Amino acid sequence: MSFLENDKSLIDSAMSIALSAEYSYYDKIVEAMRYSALGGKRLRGILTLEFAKMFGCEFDEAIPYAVAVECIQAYSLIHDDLPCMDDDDMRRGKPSCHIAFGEANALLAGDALLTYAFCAISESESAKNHPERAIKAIKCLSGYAGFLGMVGGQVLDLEAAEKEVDGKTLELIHKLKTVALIKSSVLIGCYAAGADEKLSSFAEKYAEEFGFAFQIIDDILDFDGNYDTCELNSYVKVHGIEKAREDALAHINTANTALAELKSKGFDTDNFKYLLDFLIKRMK
Ligand code: GRG
Repeated sequence: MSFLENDKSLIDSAMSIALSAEYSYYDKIVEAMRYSALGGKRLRGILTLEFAKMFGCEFDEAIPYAVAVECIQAYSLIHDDLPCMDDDDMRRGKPSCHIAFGEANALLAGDALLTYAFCAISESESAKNHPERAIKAIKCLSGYAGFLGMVGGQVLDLEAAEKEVDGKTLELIHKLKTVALIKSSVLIGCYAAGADEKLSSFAEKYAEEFGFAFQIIDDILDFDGNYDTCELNSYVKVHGIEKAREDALAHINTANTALAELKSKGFDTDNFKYLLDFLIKRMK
């Protein structure tokens, strides 16, 4: 089994155990949470686990951190799909949460996943053994997920969907909307392991570049060859398909440079290189 499959299956089972209904009166909301949260590639959770592992943390201790980040990912997708946001009927190959459970339940399922994320970390063994690590992770995740991060990015993104945007504005949107959560996924993996600031800063650089490449490639995958119907806030619309490909590869190269720093300090960075190659393969 590849590390991707192994990590994904660990995250999937931990999420399934964490999101279970003990009391019948809220069965419905747990069903909606499970419907949306048990799926996806788990890239962010995998980044958390792998950075934690590289810096010496056992998977058992790191899992709640990965669960937290995947709960936030699931919440953001549920809310993003709502009619008042992107208004998408399909997500992860099936009807979106609000189509399957109604708008009110989808809103609440998203809220419940967001709040549970912080519960997952604060009630973990790691929080008992190393409270300072858990607090650092909660601070990081709540900051990057909130108004200075993902939520702020969503506000700008909604505005950008209505009018033409320049490259600088689009970069800021990506930084907040997409890169922020990917960066916090990596950083909380480092914090779970108690990695020092210098090492975490190389990981952070990798995450930033990975995040930009990820979003540009997502926009490339959404492009159907027609600029007229392409969304105004798409990287391909703003820069053209050729530059989008070039810039994605440039971010991947810079991410590889950050990995080289870690490798030179004796760390095994093969899995992180593999994840960058995975992004390149997605683009083709
Ligand atoms: C706070 C309402 C609210 C939204 C937050 C991040 C975000 C803003 C919305 C998510 C919508 C979106 C398409 C964001 C761009 C990042 C992105 C491409 C997410 C999809 O990530 P994948 O492909 O999804 O990793 P899976 O399903 O594999 O987890």
